[in-house]
Amino acid sequence: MNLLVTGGLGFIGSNFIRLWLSRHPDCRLVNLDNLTYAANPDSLKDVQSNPNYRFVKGDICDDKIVQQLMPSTDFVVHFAAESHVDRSINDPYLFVKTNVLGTYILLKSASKNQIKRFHHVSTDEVFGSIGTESKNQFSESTPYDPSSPYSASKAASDHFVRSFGKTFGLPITITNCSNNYGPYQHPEKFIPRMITNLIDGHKIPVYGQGLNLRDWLYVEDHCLAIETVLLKGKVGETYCVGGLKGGTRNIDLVKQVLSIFGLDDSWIEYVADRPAHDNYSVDWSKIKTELGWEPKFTLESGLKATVDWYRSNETWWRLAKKEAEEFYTKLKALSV
Ligand code: NAD
Ligand code: TDX
Repeated sequence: MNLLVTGGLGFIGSNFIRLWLSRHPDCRLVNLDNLTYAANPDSLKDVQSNPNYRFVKGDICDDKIVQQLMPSTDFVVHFAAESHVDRSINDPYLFVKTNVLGTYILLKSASKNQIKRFHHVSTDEVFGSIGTESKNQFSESTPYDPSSPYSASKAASDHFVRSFGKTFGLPITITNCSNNYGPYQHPEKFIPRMITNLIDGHKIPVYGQGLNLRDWLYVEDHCLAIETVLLKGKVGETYCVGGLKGGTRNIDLVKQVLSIFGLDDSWIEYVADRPAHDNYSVDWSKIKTELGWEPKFTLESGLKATVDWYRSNETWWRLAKKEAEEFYTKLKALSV
């Protein structure tokens, strides 16, 4: 089987490629990534010499390069996206281009070449907000109600993917997953930002009062969910994916990270809230009942593994950390 993975030098894509190549030594895999600020070639240093792996530097919006790669593809696993909500609030244009137009260009070529499966990696953010009660959860039947330019662009891409399934018979599947964390995540995102701040002796910036809910899933569990859907999922279906704990308030997560470092609440700094700040929690009973997937990592075990990884891999994150904090400083200046 030949896979075309898009965005494989980002956080989840790089974890997926490592996992897939180790579990499917009979498959060939091409990684198409145009190396935005979010990519890090070092994330896949260990697989570069694998004869079944090939990296192609290119943009999913580039019709020509996509047309070159698609004829030898059986499965597309589509991760490539602009993925950071705060950046989408600052400048939505790239989110429309990459997440909507880029997905369309892949779909058009996949359809023309009659590939066997187009798997779209999407997010729970398309559903909007569950309110403040963690007992409310998103499921596959929740209506779309995106709040940020990021989630609106992902919602649009989901609709295009489904429309290509219905109109052109493209064999599609979609996963809508909750917040991931783990090794190789860009330090602009909350968990690595917290960990790298503490390593540097800086406080943790908490938006608003820290009361928003997120449903955390260790990245390896997400990659295994995608593998499960590729191998056992029903064409045309959507599967919601989430963590063992359901919604966790940001402030409770912060306290858990602080306790791993042996630090107290004086390391918290409350800062201005994000506009349209949602709450998320996911009901993943469909993928469990129908395909047998469930998470292996608890939040406790996943957080410990993640802190250990960032402590041992400073050279991987140091430059990205500098750039991320420059972005946040610029954002703060714009908001005053
Ligand atoms: P990321 O930002 O870490 O990585 C994105 C990757 O895509 C980068 O390597 C980047 O260079 C590449 N890319 C961006 N634009 C491209 C383009 N035009 N052409 C080719 N490559 C391009 O993202 P991530 O956190 O790994 O997320 C991957 C996917 O999973 C996204 O589609 C995201 O919406 C979805 N998702 C993420 C999470 C999460 O918590 N991170 C949760 C659910 C779903
Ligand atoms: O410094 C911070 N302080 C803070 O309180 C940052 C960066 C975030 N937060 C809060 C905002 C959110 O409630 O933490 C929570 C998590 O924020 P992010 O890491 O920015 O993730 P989120 O906006 O929830 O989106 C993530 O999960 C869903 C990914 O970035 C998306 O790509 C994915 O679709």
